[in-house]
Amino acid sequence: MNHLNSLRHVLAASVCLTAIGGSALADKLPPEKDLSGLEYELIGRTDLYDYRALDSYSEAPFLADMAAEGKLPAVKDRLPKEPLVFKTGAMVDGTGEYGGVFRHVIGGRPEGWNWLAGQHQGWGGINMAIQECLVRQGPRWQIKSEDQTGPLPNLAKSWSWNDDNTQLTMHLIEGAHWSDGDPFDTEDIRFWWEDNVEDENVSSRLSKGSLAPGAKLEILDDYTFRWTFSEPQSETLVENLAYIQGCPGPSHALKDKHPKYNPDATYESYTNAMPGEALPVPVMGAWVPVLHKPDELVVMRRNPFYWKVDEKGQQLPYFNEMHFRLSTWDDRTTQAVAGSGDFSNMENPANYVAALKQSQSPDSPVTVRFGKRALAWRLELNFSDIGAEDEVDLALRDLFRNKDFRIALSHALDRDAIGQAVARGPFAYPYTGGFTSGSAFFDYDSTAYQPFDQAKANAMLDELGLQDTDGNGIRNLPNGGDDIEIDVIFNSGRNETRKQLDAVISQLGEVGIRIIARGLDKTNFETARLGGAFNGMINRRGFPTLTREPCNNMPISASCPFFHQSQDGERTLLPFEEEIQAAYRTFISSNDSAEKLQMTRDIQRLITENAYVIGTIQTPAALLVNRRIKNAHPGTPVYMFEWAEDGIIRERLWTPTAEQVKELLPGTIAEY
Ligand code: BQZ
Repeated sequence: MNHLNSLRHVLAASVCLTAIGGSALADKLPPEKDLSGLEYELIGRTDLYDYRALDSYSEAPFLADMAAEGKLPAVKDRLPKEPLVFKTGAMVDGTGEYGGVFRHVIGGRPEGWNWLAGQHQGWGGINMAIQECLVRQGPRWQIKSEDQTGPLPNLAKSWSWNDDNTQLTMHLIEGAHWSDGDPFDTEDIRFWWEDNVEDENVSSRLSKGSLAPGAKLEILDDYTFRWTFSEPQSETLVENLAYIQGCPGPSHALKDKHPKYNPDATYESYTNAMPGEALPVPVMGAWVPVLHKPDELVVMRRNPFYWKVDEKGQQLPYFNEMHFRLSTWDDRTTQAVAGSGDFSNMENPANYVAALKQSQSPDSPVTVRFGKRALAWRLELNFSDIGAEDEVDLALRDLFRNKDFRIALSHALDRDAIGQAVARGPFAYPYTGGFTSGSAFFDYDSTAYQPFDQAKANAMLDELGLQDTDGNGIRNLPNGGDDIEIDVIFNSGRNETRKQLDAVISQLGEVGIRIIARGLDKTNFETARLGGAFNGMINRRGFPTLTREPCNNMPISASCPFFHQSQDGERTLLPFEEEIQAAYRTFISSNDSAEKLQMTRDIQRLITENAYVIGTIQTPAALLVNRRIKNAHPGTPVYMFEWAEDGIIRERLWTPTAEQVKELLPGTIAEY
């Protein structure tokens, strides 16, 4: 039984007598053809790694030379009292050899290095290479269901709850350091929480108020801190402290840039306190960015203070250098298939057939293994009045808050045609929002579907009084208003999104709704998305668990979801949104597995039967890793609890000396 089915099995079994028979939902998704070829053994939580002191440690040879020359402290003094120790039994190719380069290709570009203020570094694994978070989700894909008791430890090596689950006490790894040698301790936690998460002037990835109602932080000592909540919570809440929400930053490098500590600083100057070219920056990650050629390349060198080892005591990572070639997302797959890149989440279905063909040749540098459907695209209509420029925009937003309008648009979509427009073949499956079919929380019976039915769409739009009063083929807003024209923004770097939008424009045009495509570069797209300044948006958004970037999908705080943000602190949630919010809060706080499962099903039903977002298609993805890379587990999914860049555990990857790619900056480390 592969993992996802067994996880569903456990979740479903825990429903016991509260199982809901059948479903009141009108239409159901068509049967799905599963393309997943991932098979692997599952292991226990503690089979991956633990924390303990070893008798002796070793390090990359050039670091040993630097330590011998007094340029670095001895490796045992650079490691924590009890480092994180990766277990050999979970390494498919065993402990590794030092040296060489791991070559990423990405389509994003570093906004800057201040991730505390919400800046990303270009996605595609570059964020996760430098950021380490309190807990970790990615490797959970390999954990057997009975051990799926919550996130894995990381910077927080352990935590505990008080009797009524209103207090969470966490213990940091002791004696770890930032890559510049500064101690990692609870001052970094305080600064992250008080001066970033809780400061609503900072666009923190964990938005204010989203962890849990009334969350208050106390620092107990250098390595211990405690949250107190106004209502009981559960272990699920801890998942919100994994990547991308729960990643502390270097307080020693940022405090004096923050307006609270520097009267000359602004929130804008604080956000941009670590601009793209200002390297190196202190990180807890395995590699330190030392060189950034804009639009071309980021080079990272191993972190001499990295706090993880293998069971031989070898300080990790094994690779001395990591590259991020700044290209396009499609080129990431092209270069992986060609062998000039080492990694790709093949996620543009238009590439699937060609990549499959090329990977069949015996000398192909990669194998292609599809996982379950984890990638999903959807049209988001802005329920908020934020960014509305005139009365027409306000009238459109009003229309978007009308369920019948959204359902009519959903019936107007021919999702099979959209899927074939993106890639011919069996890859696409209809998507109407909520969990993707590859998620452990997907429940077929809780998923409403609006099948392609133009007549029904037209009848519903007529019923709403949206007639084409001026005979130009485009319906008009009520009372002889303007043409219904919805400008839809999308990330112009995503070809598969553009292709879907073209099909959506054509199909909605058939029922008299005009869509205007507005392609934005990644930065402007993100700015518009985060600021809610759009009428419509089409975007890829996986939804594997309720706690992975919940702000993308649910009204869990004033700034979430991005398509229904509060305006000047005000917002009127629609009744179903209030039900989603309540179900999410219960899911997070409940320790009753049957109740939690029911909450996931209620949320799936509420999102899909209300067309909260107008889903188009969902597809599987395939992880491509160069064959010369060792310890790349063949069962790693592209996206389950987290993206594969986290799930594959890059700090454990290595290449035999004879196959290593030449380093650009051999024998060097970041110089602060
Ligand atoms: C994977 C991922 C690792 C973000 C990003 C990008 C951003 C979104 C999303 C994916 C990229 C790759 O996804 O497409 O395969 O490598 O980086 O972080 O789409 O635009 O905002 O949520 O993860």
